[in-house]
Amino acid sequence: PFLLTLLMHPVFINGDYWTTFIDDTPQLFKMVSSQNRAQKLLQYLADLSVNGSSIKGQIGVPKLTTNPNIPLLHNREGDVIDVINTTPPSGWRQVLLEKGPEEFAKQIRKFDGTLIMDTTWRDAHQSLLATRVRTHDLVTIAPTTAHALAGAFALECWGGATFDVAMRFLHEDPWERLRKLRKLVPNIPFQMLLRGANGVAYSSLPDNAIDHFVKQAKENGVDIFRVFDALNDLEQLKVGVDAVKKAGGVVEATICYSGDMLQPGKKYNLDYYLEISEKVVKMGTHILGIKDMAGTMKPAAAKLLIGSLRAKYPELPIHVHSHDSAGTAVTSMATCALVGADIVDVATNSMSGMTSQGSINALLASLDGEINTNIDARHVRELDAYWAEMRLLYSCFEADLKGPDPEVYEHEIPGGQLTNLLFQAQQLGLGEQWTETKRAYREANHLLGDIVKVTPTSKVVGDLAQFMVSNKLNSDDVRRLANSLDFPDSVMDFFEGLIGQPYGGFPEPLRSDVLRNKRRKLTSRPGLELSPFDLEKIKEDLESRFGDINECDVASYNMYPKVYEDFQKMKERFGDLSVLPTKNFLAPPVIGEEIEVTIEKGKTLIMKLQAVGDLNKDTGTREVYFELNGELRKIPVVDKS
Ligand code: 3PY
Ligand code: ZN
Repeated sequence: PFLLTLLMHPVFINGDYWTTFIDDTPQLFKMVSSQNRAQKLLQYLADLSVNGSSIKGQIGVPKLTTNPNIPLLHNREGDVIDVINTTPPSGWRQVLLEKGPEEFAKQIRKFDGTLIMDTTWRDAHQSLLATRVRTHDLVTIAPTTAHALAGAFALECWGGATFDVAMRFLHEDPWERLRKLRKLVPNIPFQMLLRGANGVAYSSLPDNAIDHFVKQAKENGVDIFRVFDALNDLEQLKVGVDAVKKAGGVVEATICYSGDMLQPGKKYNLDYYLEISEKVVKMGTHILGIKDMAGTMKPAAAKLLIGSLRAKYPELPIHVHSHDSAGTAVTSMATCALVGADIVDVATNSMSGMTSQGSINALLASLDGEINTNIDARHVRELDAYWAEMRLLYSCFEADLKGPDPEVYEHEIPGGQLTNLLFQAQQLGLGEQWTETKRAYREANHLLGDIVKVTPTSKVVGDLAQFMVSNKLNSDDVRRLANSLDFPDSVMDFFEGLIGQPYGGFPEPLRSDVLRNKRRKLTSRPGLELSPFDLEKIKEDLESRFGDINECDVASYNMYPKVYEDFQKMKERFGDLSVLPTKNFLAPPVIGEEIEVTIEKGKTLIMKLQAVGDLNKDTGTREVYFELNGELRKIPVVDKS
């Protein structure tokens, strides 16, 4: 039909076309592009109809077969708030934009009460749903969130695993997510999780790549950067902190809390935290972060640690993060608030608990009457109705943890990894596999010298644990056979020093036995050995391969070259998949079902599956028949079964 329209155009009929034809008649070319996009989406749906979903980690199809409803927010008089057409109440972002990071931090500290950061858009779904929540579903609830959480310190919405997973498994652009959400939430600061010198990757990048990445993140919408290093290696941490300072963002330099500091003889005790906090504060930070990634900070430890830090740094805002793996997150966060923390992390009720953060309404109730949180508990409850449905939509990524795991004080597995390892153990179908994995994880941690465990060091411990389980090795075996075993790459990287220097040094003679003469022994941060990236050249190369490229693409490529290339290939094949509703992204279309997609303002596609044809034995393909805005389309698909 496009060719026909083109040929019927008066300019063509008169033989009167000239080189500015494209500029003068953009509607035709817009049409070809939207037809192209429609064709690509049909290709995706056709492929899904024949071969099912290929999203890694997906078991079955969503429990929810409709799109989730957007709940209504009510004001005090009981009237519905028009969240789309009313500007959301001004929030902490306005303070930041008007006053800058220094003054913003001062005002946060001055606030009479404790603010909350909502992690639903990042850590909660990273911890519960394998980071699979899509931009589509965040964008849908963003206007309501801007109203309901207007008083929050921040929304954590980016970084950590979201970056990698967006491109690798959801086939969408994390930068586009950030920009879309930013537009819809002008009033609440956005926070991202930055893995120090690793950026959002699993190992160090050259410093100029970190600077470049952070600059783009700031320009595209991130306000506050929680920067941590997985070994609390301050040299590694400083790379991220300096990058945020250069970009003009709010620095939240963060110390990872490891194990249960209340136990006698613990390596990471109060003295350790107080000493390291001095160095972090000296480095220069607007906010001091404490990150309890495994949820092992008991309320008494919270009281001791946060109380001590409060007394030591009366001027500095303190922000505490935790997970509910042991079931104590709400109590611990409430304790932090009571002893003077300025900000604590929580997640919306339906996305809280277990390996996620504590529930927002449970925290508000715990503090009610004592501490002002700047949040309307009713609005938050109303907002949560969306996530209750959303959780069903993503049910195919649930690890299905049934209750708290008090063993976390022993194995110390971080929240996100706990669900991941449980999921993997379930896949193997062995009941005892899970108990074995947890035991081996604990042993592996001790073998490695009792290290701080969070991405990427948690992967090192997890890989070693799985290596021990699958090769039936205990700690003594590993020590005895170390110079002849073929260790996982991550373990080799750790011992080489590619992930940084652990507190107290590497365990010897294990390090030498593992490395043998295969690897070096770094004694300083790995970034010092890396040559800067030639960013101009990378951009040119990407342009020549993929066409329209911007600085964000360069940053994506720098973090994950292969993942970025695959993402571009997927885009070439299927177009922008982020426009598809999630149930249609994950589940094959049902015959006769109307799938409505808006690909741009005023351009809506209605796609309806008509039939899936028989297998053509010669070509191995099937024809899939769709109706696209009333016209019949036939899409050939290779049947992979
Ligand atoms: C990440 O690095 O992705 C984390 O969530 C660490 O807690
Ligand atoms: Zn976390």
